[in-house]
Amino acid sequence: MSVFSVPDMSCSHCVTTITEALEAVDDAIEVTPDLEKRSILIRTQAGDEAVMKALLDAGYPAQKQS
Ligand SMILES: [Cu+2]
Repeated sequence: MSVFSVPDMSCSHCVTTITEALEAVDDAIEVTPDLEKRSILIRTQAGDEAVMKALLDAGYPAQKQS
């Protein structure tokens, strides 16, 4: 379980885009977005690098928080 900060995630449309991008990496991924904190809690077998690359490719640079 990891938390990523995604500063550009500003509305529910962003959340949809991000969730779809992450599901393309791992279709069993669990994504819990927190719009207020602009962060996402992610549970996946995929590595952090793959997660961050998918977010960046979708237009949302991300940083791992924990
Ligand atoms: Cu948005």
